[in-house]
Formats: sequence, C-alpha cells, structure tokens
Amino acid sequence: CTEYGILYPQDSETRQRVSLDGIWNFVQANTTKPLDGYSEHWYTKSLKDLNVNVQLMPVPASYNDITTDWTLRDHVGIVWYERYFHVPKTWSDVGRIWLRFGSVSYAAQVWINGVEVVSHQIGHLPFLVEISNYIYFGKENRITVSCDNTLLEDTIPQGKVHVLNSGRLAQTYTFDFFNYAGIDRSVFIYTTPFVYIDDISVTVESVEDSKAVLGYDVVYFNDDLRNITCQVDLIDKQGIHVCSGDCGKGKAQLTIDNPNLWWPYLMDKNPGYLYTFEVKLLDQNEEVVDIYRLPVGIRILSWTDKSFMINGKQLYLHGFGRHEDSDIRGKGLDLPLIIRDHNLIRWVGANTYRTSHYPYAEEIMDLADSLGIMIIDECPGVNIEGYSDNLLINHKKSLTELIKRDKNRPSVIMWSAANEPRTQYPAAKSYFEEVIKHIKTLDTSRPTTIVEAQRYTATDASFFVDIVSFNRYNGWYSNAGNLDEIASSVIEEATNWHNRFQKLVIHQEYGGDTLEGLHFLPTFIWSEEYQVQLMSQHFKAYDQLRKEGFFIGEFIWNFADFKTAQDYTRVGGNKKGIFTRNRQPKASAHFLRKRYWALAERL
Ligand code: BDP
Repeated sequence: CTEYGILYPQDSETRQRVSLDGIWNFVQANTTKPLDGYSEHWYTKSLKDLNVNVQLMPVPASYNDITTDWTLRDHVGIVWYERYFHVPKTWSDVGRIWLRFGSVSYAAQVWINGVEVVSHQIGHLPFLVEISNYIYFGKENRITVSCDNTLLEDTIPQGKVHVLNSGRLAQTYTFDFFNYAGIDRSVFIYTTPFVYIDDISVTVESVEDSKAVLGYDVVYFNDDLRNITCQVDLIDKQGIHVCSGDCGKGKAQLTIDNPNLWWPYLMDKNPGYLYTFEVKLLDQNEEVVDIYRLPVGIRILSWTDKSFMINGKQLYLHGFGRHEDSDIRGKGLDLPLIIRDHNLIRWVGANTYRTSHYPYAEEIMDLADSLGIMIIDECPGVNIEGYSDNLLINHKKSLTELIKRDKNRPSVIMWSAANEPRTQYPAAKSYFEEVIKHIKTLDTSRPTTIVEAQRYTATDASFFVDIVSFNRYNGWYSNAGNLDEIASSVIEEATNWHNRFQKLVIHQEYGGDTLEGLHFLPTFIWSEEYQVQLMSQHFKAYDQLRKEGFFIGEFIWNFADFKTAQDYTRVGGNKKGIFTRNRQPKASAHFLRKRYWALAERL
C-alpha cells in the first residue's frame, strides 16, 4: 500500500466515510499450529462458528488490559478480530471504496469476506487499500484482521521471544514502556470517485516582506482518461478566498500577500492559524469530480549552530517527552483523554513535545496543528541495536510512512530518527548516516535529530544530524540523591556535546520517579519534594546554558506516569510523570508551570 498517498479520510461533497469503530469479536490464538488460525483458515468463516473462545473487544483500544486474564495481557503472537458491516446501496456506483486503519500494532493481515486485501507491518502508522471489488451490496460484509505483536531482531522496534519451561512464549524488549498491541486507532471505510485526489504535498518556500510562497504538488488518479483539470484554492479562517492555482502537473507555487502566519502556542495571541488548502478536480463542464480540504499552516524553519528560528524568530523549546498511554485502553485512541492532555499541556505552558517513542495518532497531531503545539516527530526506532540490512530497510520504511503521513503538518518542527540507539558500536555510524540521508531525500524543510544516551565521546551518529539531542538522568540513574551535582554536570555535558559536534543541543530527557503523595523533609528520592528539587537544579543549568545560544530546549521525562513491562525497578509502572496516569498534577506540575510560563514571557 506504500504506492498510495495516505490522506486522512474525509467527508465532502464527493466522499463519504463510515466508521468501523465499535465492538469487534476477538480470539486469542496460538502462535503456532494448531489453533493459530492461519492453518484453520479462520478468515473464511465467522469466528463464532469456530469452536474457540470468542470475546468482545473494543476498537480502537489495545487489547491487553481489557480482560481479567493475564495470559492475554502478556500474550505473544497472533490474535484475531472480526466484525460485520453493511455498505450503503448508493456506494455501488459511487466510485472506489477504501479501507483504512489508523494503526494496528504490530503486524496486520486483513480479509474482506474471506479474501485477503492487505497486510502491513510496523505499528503506529496508517495503511489503506482499495476494496471496491470485494464488497457485497445488499448483504452483510465480514472483515477479519489477524494481528501479531511479536517483536524480533529486525522489527522496528526490536525485541526477543523466549520459550519458557512451561512452553509459553515470553517477549522481552529493552525499552521500558509496555508493548501494547491491537487495533489501537480508528478504522474507516470510505469512498472516493474513480478519478480521485490521491496525495497532496504543501511546503512553505519563503516568508519575507509580508509575502509567503507556498510550494505544492497534487497527485491524482485518472484512469478513465477523462478530461480533468485540477485547481487549488487557499481559504482563510473566515472562509475568505485568498488565492488560486492549477495543479496536477508537478510542483507549482502560490504567493500569499500579508499571510497570517502559523505561530507556536504562547508566541502569538492566535497560535496555530490554519488555512484550508482546497483541492478540486473538475470535468469539462466545470463540475466538481473530487474535492479534498487540507488544513495548512504558513511557517518556515531555519537553523544554524547557534539558533533555531520559526518565521525568523528565535525558538526555545520547553515541554516533555510523552506516551500514548492510559488505564484500560493502553495506547488506544481516546478522544476525552487527548483533549484533557492538550488542556494540561497548555495549562503547564509547554510549547513542544516529542512523540516519544513512536508516531502518535493523527487526531493528536491535528490538535497540535490547531493549538500551535510544536512536535518533535519520532519514528518507532527505539533502542536500536544489532545493526542489520533488514533492520535498516524497516527503519527507513517507518520513516517513509511517517513523513508521508505528517509532511504537511506545521506542528512538526523536527524528525527524530531514533531514541537511545546503541551508537557506541562501530556499525552505528554508517547505519545512521543512511537513515539521516533517507530522511533528507524525503524532507529538507525540517531539521533531524537522534536522541542519544551515550556519552558524547562514544558516538559518531550525531555528526549526521542537524540538532544534537541527549538524554541524561542526573540525580536519578547517575548520582541518585546528590542534587548538588546536577547543575554542573548538565552544563558540562551540554557544552561538550556542542563543542564536539558544533550543533544546536537539546536535553531531551531528565527526571526522576515520583510516587504521588509521598513526602519527605528533607527531600529524599521518590518523593514529590525530590522531583521538584531535581527540576530546580536542572533549571539552574538551563538558565546558564541558554546564554550560550546553542542550547535550545529542555524536556522533562515524562508528561504522565505510564505502564511498563513487569520489572522490580518499576512500582506499578514508570512514575516520572509530572501528572499521574490519571492526569492529575503532582507538585512538580505546579512548579514546572511557573517556569514554562515565565520562559514564554521572556521569549
Ligand atoms: C530513558 C528512555 C525512556 C525511559 C526512561 C526511564 O529513553 O524511554 O522511560 O529512560 O527509565 O532512557 O524512565
């Protein structure tokens, strides 16, 4: 399915969508024969007609925490989903019918009425397929999905499967967040006309002297060879038409006088200004054949080794690393949760976050675009090691699909190629040279980074990126309890990263686990007091570093507490959040709020 564009399904005068979200039938299968479901061809009949335990499973959601059964929570291998649906009769001559998954973690295979239509690997990324030829009209359709959560040495991310003495499989991985799985984002079927808009790319070429130039490229399919013209119109927030152009013949440009620029949250009274970029295909009679409305923001990024600018204004990034994670639904898309999160993000005064350690749902990215929250967009390459050709292929694929999905988003200000890869090994150098080169073939308008955990002397990978990022847990994983060592260590390390690589530097992760309600005076690790003290020592360092220019960002780990694999170092999960997993503030959230709002005033 990589040959298609991946535009989000939209209702319009020419398109209609139907959600397949809801309660699906679900079976936990064996990973090998018998009863893996493949050898029995479960996709050819209803799961309910099999002699297996069929459960109810909500979509979207991770399946792990929905039942009371630990063997499902810790399941390794295949599960099966199925549901029935009808298609409106009017769809029989409307054009094409498509099926699109926001993501299935990790690998999916999909059948419509028993016929395989698509398979996809790598979680957290959308995929689609045309299903016009497999749909019944006037009778029920069945969709069956097999989903495999197994992580191996060449999947992104990587993992290992062990056979325990009992014969049960156990999955291990080196990252700490729980390996949630399932159909965790929305599923749509939707229509397009036969002649349809497949992909749109919009870039900001320049912003100067009260003028902006937008570059754009529209790809449309016209296999019935009708005489079609393609037109774009830019429309402002009030619905006023700004300018028009032709499209469909390669790259073209629009010039906008006195543009309303897209500004980040707290840098402008109206952050996140979005225009509508309306693309129309017209026939000889000027009738609209297809129409797609893409929100676009006008902003341009530039950087040197001393500054990172948006629309010519200096940026200082302050925010967090996050996770898609919550009780019961795991990584499942949850609209109340994502709105609550973005209310908290604005309450705290953060202007940026990193989608650690994988691409987040498109609905989340839409919020960032419209609220002016900047995003460091990370692919699922977390803790990369054991560099192989297959791994590189999959890593590049994850970036291709991520950039195809997010290329038009004004909120995305940086691509993160990996979190904490094992860059101390010699093979890492050429591997990451390739990975960064690959990103640059897809997009040069945003800087790249690799979030490093090695010492600055142990890695060469950061020579290839635009912005150096490092994670370091002073006062926690190193020097726990020694608050007085923090400020000098952070200043020394950030300066050394800059001196060795001659690039901008961000401290992407610092922090310490904190049990809500635990208090100690004097301060002691795991208490709310300790988290606040640890932060205040970091702030001292950051205030010093900011004077140097090259230091452009501070990110506390983490926005909220999150679930991890079972481990004796984690009491009910990772507790480094400034909010609890239930999204209530710890003392640190109030403390961080004071700093972030003060930083915003200084900008
Ligand atoms: C860092 C990882 C992050 C972990 C964190 C921690 O990048 O994913 O959650 O450590 O241990 O090294 O809290």
